[in-house]
Amino acid sequence: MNMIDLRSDTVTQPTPEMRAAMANAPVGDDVYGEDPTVNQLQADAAALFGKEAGLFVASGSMGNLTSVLAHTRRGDEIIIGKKSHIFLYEAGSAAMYGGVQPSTLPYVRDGMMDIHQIRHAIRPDDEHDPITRLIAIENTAGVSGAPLSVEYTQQVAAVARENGLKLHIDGARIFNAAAALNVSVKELTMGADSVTFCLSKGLCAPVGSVIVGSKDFIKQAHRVRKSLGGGMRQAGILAAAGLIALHEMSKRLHEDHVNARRLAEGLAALPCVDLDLEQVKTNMIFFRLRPDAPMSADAFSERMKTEYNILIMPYPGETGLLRAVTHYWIKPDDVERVIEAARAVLLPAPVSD
Ligand code: TLP
Repeated sequence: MNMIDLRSDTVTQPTPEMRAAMANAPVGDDVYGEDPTVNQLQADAAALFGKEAGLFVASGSMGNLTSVLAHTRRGDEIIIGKKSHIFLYEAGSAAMYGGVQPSTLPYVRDGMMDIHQIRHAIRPDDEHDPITRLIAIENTAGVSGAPLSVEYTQQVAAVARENGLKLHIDGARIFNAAAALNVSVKELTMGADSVTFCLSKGLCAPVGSVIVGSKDFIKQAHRVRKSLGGGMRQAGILAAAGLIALHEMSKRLHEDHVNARRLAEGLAALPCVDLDLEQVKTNMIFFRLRPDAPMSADAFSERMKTEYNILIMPYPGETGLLRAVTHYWIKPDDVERVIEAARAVLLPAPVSD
């Protein structure tokens, strides 16, 4: 029984085409700016997002940290979601390395902070206050997988602009958002001063993310990346897979969304599963087991693993919440197998006499 790994789209293996491209990639010393494959990836990413320049970094976390450090000074404040990846899951790096203080806001809906609350959180020009420098939003939102719309992003960008702030988008899964909304990433990120997107999630590359922004911003980000030890020399080996991720894998994400919906529908039909189908908008499914379910979420996850070789993650920090994420290596047959397994675990066949 092959393993079905739904813990995250970060578990994706590179495709055979990626492995071939990596083996044959022309490379050079990227710290000297001489790696042609890295240079191509950066230029292509910038063009696709309608920004002036790009920078290849090791991970999404590094892209976010590099962007925050490039936008801010020690003692500054950034406005971010209380459940954002930057605030929750990046080891407090903005505070640790940048001395940057988060001002967190709740999500009113689908990973969106309220526009009035954002305005209200901006500090006055007063020596008692830290300086608000940056707003960061996340698309898709990690809490639900929901895409943030062009309109919402424009509204946040306008608030930033009107107040002399910068806007960063943690676009780890921005291509999922673009696919779900049927818009280009360029349109979706217009008005943002920086965007980090990941090549190594649903796009299947083994390593890497790219930051895009203005030439001046990327120049500063380049310096920050060096200071973080992120000058990677012959990184074209990695960027070669990134080019396939960017140009080809980004075009098929709707398949993962279709699979997620089918999986969600199958799970939601089980009597002890609490799953809001309205919330399933891209490749992520969140659900809970009802109090009348025969087991806890942890026990469910464990039995799916040991009895059916299916990995579904109890979501960290949210007791009882389970997350399943579809990706390139999850095919429609796998989805059916997961639904059948969940049914068998949650609804054991009645014992006959
Ligand atoms: N998210 C991971 C875990 O860390 C939770 C996952 O499995 O979803 N931004 C967002 C919105 C993310 O979801 C992640 C990874 C990152 C940034 C960080 O990317 P990496 O793992 O490349 O540092």
